[in-house]
Amino acid sequence: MGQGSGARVLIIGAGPAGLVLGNILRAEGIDCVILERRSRSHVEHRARAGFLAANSVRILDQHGLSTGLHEFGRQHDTCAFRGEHGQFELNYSELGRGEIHTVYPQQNLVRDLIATFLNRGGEIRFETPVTSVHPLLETARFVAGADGQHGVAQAAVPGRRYRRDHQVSWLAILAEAPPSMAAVMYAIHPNGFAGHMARTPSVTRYYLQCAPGHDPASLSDDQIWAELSLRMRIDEYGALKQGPIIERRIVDMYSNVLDPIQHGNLFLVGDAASLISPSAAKGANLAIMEADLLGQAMIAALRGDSRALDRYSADCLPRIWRAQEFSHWMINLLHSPPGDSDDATFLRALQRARLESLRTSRAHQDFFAENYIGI
Ligand code: RFL
Repeated sequence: MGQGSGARVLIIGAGPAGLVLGNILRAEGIDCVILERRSRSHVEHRARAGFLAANSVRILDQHGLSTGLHEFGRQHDTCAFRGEHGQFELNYSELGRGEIHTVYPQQNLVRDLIATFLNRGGEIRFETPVTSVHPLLETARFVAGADGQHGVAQAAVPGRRYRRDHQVSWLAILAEAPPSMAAVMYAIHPNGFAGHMARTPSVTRYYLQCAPGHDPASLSDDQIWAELSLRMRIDEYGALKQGPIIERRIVDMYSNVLDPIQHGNLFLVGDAASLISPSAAKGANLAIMEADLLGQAMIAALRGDSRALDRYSADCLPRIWRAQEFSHWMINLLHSPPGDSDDATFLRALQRARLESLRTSRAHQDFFAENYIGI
């Protein structure tokens, strides 16, 4: 294949996981090449995450990768829950460990990471899809599978695959409109969940729970705004700031964990190692945390101490499961089954009780804040 012959570390994928890893390695002068199937422009414009946890920011700070996010990112510390019994806000800078998010669109972080990696002398081969990892494993000392949820690296790691289909889908929308409120908003309504998350002063992400298999083109912009307004109860809380919908896609909520996430000289990182539903905004944060652990472990191994690399999977998996558990908890908090069956009405009553506990119990709020911001 000749896709990276000679490189000590080959990284498949130029997403947050592969780029953070590549930057950590290049900072130590380690020869590494990133193989990315898409064009540079494609990865620099792919809108996904936006909420970076305090620990992710600390890692990016430590490795000199945070100039852009400190200059252009915004601090975020409050989320609100809105439902039939009113609205309450949780300011998580005053709860749990008192940490906050930095909101910085993932595509901007990816753009910064590419520029720094190239400045550090790294090489990225764009439009270079890897079809099989086996030839790479023979030419490189280490291969990192940072190729996301649909990548090829997973298949080369034997082990157990845990998977759960949460039977919930979101229509994920990006609107060219300023945020309608400062806080992240989780709205719970008999028609289903609706979410609001600021991205930049002029772009806002919204989510609408929809039936699995829903056609994202089946609703007009006006119908989407009407449904968001209904579920966010604008009659009681004020209108949404509307604008053109610039992107819409269906996100199916499912979870995927591989165990182990390493085999021989192949190491999985980010969504390739575990896919997490975006209900708690953890995916990019896990990717950054794992890339940090893997980068440090590879550096130590190249210097003769492979202990951290040997236990990379064992070190990551408890954190992955902790994040999965909280995301699962969030899914149950935000969604309830429709209909009037005994099961559906019972689960909706549980959802109300859980929200009420979150509204009134300081201990519950501390638990929420610690998990919402941390991994
Ligand atoms: P990525 O970002 O998918 O990057 C993988 C890269 O690998 C390339 N690739 C290949 N290259 C070569 N050969 C092949 N065979 C290849 N196969 C794939 C791909 O082109 C791509 O460039 O994975 P990575 O780096 O692990 O990063 C994971 C994050 O992107 C993901 O977890 C987050 O976006 C999840 N997520 C969120 N996470 C957060 O922490 N906070 C959030 O607020 C948040 N919001 C979201 C999200 C994900 C969303 N979607 C679209 C699922 C909101 C949404 C709507």
